[in-house]
Amino acid sequence: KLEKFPQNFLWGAASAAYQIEGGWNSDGKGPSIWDQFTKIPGKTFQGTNGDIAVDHYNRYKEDVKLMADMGLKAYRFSLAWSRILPDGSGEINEKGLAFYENLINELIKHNIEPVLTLYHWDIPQALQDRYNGWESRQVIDDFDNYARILFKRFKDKVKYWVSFNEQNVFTALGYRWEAHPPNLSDVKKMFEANHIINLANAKAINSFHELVPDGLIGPSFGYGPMYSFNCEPENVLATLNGEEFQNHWWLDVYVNGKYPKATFKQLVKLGVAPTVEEGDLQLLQSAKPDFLGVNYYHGGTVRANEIEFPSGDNDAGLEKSFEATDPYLMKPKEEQAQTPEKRMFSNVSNPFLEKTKWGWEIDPVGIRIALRRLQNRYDLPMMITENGLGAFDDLTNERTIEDDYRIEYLRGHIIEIQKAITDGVDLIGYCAWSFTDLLSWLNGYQKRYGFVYIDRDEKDEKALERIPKKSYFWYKSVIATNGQN
Ligand code: BGP
Repeated sequence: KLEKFPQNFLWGAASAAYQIEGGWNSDGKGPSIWDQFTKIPGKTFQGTNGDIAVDHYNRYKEDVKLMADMGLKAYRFSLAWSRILPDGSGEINEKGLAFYENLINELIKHNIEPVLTLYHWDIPQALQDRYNGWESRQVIDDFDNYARILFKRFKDKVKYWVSFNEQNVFTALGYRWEAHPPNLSDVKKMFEANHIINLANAKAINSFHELVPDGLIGPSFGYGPMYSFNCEPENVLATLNGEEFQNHWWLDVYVNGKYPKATFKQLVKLGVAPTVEEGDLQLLQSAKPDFLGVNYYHGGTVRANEIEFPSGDNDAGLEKSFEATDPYLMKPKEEQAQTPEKRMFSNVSNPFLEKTKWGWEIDPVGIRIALRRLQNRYDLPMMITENGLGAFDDLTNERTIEDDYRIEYLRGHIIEIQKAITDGVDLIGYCAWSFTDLLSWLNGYQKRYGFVYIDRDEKDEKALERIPKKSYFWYKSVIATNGQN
């Protein structure tokens, strides 16, 4: 029998500043690296950007009203650093800060718990120009300064704080795959920047514990559990490597202030390990998060790599349907050997799972596996800070959206988190991605996640009209019944 969700479970929804706000240069906001990056031709789907996004900057009251009508208990959103400090440091832009203060007040007025993310990928362009952003240790103090401004200002209003959103994703896509700003393909720089972000995270967490002793802070990590392709021991070993390289590389540092050994050694061999200076590990170890934010979309399936196991034996059961998903498998062997994970594991598709139109595996059981593994290894309270389905939604002639597929997806995952709670996992909330439709970083506005549809086809007074989808009413009843669906 399934246990009930805890009484004060935070049923929420999430968003991020660049994806919803718009007002990219309103009221003194400075540009972020995303304002610049999306203007580079060919970088985003049909050149879409967040200049206007869904105009949440001007319509936040209307959006909060929709949340309140839904009965939402928590709303996770991020702050744009360059709205508050247009130059990255220095003078505070009071108008920018006032926007967030008003938003927070509006949420509190409607009994919605704000969950505030400090960094969701949009460092001020000024800091990128000044010292290459996350590549320089100067950013550690600048981030701490930005965080302290917010801690002091909102400490009596906001209890739940997220430090960094998906550090694994924005470092990989930004420094290695030229898919996010700063648009680089440099593995060494990726690991260096990543280490500096770890230090910035630790310093800010320490500031938080000093300034907001009653609050809770943690990172939101994009976690995907790794599955072994089959029970061949070499593949199982590769899965251990994959789990370490893709997940524990960050999580072990957040929680225990240590890099996992096998991965670190591989990076040293390849000359791409981060420079760990004296005092770094002490700082990392001094700052323990109060909870882990978990963004869950899908996991990954892994088999042994051909570099470490050139016999090819591990391919024995590999059928054609297990199409390789990793661009590096197409590259010559010597080049593959230069990438750390290719010495450790290979990614393959999972034949048991269906995929979304964008190729993301749909795996509700994976969320339970994720929570169980994280609970065992890190033993912290957790909050699902993102989970959702990207889909094309059709507006009917009656101006409704019958998104039963989204309901099915979310219901499947909510049942599994209830099982995880029954297993003993300490879960404090679930924030679906996303509340309204919003900008998908690289996939434009056509890939929709929201409970609330945003009409982008109409002009004038109907432009960007908000229309609750069928899933909005379904989630409303989930919240009202504390998880029955
Ligand atoms: C996460 C991000 C979100 C959101 C989501 C969906 O990685 O934290 O900001 O964008 O993924 O991704 P996408 O928009 O690429 O479908």
